[in-house]
Amino acid sequence: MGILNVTPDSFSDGGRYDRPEAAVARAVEMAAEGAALIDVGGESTRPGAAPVDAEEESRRVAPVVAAIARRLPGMWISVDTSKAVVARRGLEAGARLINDVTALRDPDMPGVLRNFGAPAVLMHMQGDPRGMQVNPVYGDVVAEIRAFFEERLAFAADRGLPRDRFVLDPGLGFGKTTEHNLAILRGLDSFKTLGRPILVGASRKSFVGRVLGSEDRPLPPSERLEGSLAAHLWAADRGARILRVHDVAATARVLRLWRVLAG
Ligand code: HH2
Repeated sequence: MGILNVTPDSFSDGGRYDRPEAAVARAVEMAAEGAALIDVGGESTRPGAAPVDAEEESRRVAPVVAAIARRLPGMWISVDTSKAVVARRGLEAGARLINDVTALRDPDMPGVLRNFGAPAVLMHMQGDPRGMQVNPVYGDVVAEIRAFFEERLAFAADRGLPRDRFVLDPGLGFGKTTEHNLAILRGLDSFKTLGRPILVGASRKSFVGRVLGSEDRPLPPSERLEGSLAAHLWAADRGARILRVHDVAATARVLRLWRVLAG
């Protein structure tokens, strides 16, 4: 899954693809590099990011989705949004998957998914982007995320959305310390028994910079490629089916070699 942030303020690529032509060119490039899915996002979820209203977010996302769908027919396009209105506009424009980092918190989201018969990613987040990195606390982070997935899948089923519509994502960096993120990666196996595909997004995240630098002086996002590749290779080897990445070409090469070895 190649990341396409059509935002002015995303943490590592903000402002680079906020013109539709630049966004489509990047989508075409990621497709050539091996992306099977393009994830279009119009609101940054980095810690402390300012919220964007649904109109502005739709205005950023829908034309880009439509242009990519025209340019790359058959490509899976997802919309990274927690708002039902934006999801609907994205699906109308040609998206086929909703990447909901709030896992159906918007009460209108289940209805939109039902109307379009669309699958969705349910991501775990403790708190909300404004305050999530202020002292996140868990007893057993892996067990709590697993319970959260069970609860969200049951909630969705009650609203007429069967389990097999969903991909599950433990949400690295969303209300988690470095140790929490590492524990999730170490415990990834334990999500397998939920019987749904697992998505992992470690790309350029701050825990990668903290492990390779230090807690106080993390490596900057521009120096997190190798660490991101290591985290994603680890995740793939433990069964993750979708990797959400900025660096598609490098990740695709790593996975190609891994597949040859894994057979
Ligand atoms: N991470 C980010 C955004 N959306 N969606 C899923 N399912 N999983 C993730 O780990 C995830 C996500 C944050 O990364 P990025 O898009 O690079 O930055 P920003 O939120 O600042 O746009």
